[in-house]
Amino acid sequence: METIFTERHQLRNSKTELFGGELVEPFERPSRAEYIINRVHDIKLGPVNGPDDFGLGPILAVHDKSFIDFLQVAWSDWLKEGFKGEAIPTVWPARRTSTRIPRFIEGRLGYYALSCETSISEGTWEAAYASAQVALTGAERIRQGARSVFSLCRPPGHHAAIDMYGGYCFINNAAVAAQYLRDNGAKRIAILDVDFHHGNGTQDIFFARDDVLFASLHGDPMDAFPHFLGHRDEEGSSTGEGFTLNYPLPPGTDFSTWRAALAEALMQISDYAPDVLIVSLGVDTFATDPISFFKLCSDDFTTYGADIATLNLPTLFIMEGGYDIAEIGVNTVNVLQGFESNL
Ligand code: Q9C
Ligand code: ZN
Repeated sequence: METIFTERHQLRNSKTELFGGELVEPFERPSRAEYIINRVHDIKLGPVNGPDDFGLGPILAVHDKSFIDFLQVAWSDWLKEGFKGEAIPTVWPARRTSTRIPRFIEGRLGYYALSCETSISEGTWEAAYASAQVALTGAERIRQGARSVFSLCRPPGHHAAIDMYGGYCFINNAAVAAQYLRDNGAKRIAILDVDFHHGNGTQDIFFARDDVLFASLHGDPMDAFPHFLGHRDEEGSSTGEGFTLNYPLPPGTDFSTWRAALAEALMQISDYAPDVLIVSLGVDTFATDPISFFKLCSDDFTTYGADIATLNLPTLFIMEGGYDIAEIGVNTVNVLQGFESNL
């Protein structure tokens, strides 16, 4: 399997995350990608290549232009105000308030943020842009006939909605890839999101559509981030009804329960008969992940990679979360190896 990767991910290197009332070193840090690429090399998964540049067009096909404009200037506008720390919103359009877009940077941060653990800092936009190009390059390989590709995206993307960033995500890499494939000949795309967290951004982008099926296994939003989306009864709207599938699972969920939910999702995807499968691949389902509550072991990742291969579809893996950094390389590449062993 080919891996698409660029060192430009290192430009996303914020120093602060608001966690438990303290500013801590972010869980989503550059070493994550380095552990993964090292494992890809160690086990000789296949060639590793840099991304091509598809420009802003495919990004603007899923995100609002005003949001993308904001991401590009947020850090410099923040600096112009003379603030000392990284850019963190402090105020939101909450219930019964206006949704007019403010002029001052603090107001704009709040308008476009869905949460505030994700500080914006120098290089954030450049890394997010490069990450989207990594996803697009994977999509293009699939369009050209590859059976599977691993887009080693960082920063991740599945929490980024049409006009919101947060949950460590800025551009929704999986959604950008799906839309690119739709715009280049594919009729139906399925996105399977196995990250521990609900892919609220991906759901938001495709909620009213029947040409992109979204299925997500995740920690029940009653207990887990992003808290305000991902319930079972969210099934899509208008022509999209029935094309969003949520499998919220409780704290302590082990692999046998998780795998049963996966089997259900795989059955639905198989019935949908997509041209391409995109896997939003987060390995924060691991038992010792510091911010999650599922109980998967390293071997389980191999097992479910093989399960996904039973669909026998061209498959684009897009990296999302995973914060037990010492094991992130093994767990991620186990999924890819399990998949390949079952082709
Ligand atoms: N108490 C991804 O995995 N905060 N994003 C969690 C836990 C945000 C995760 C707080 C987690 C975002 C791509
Ligand atoms: Zn996650």
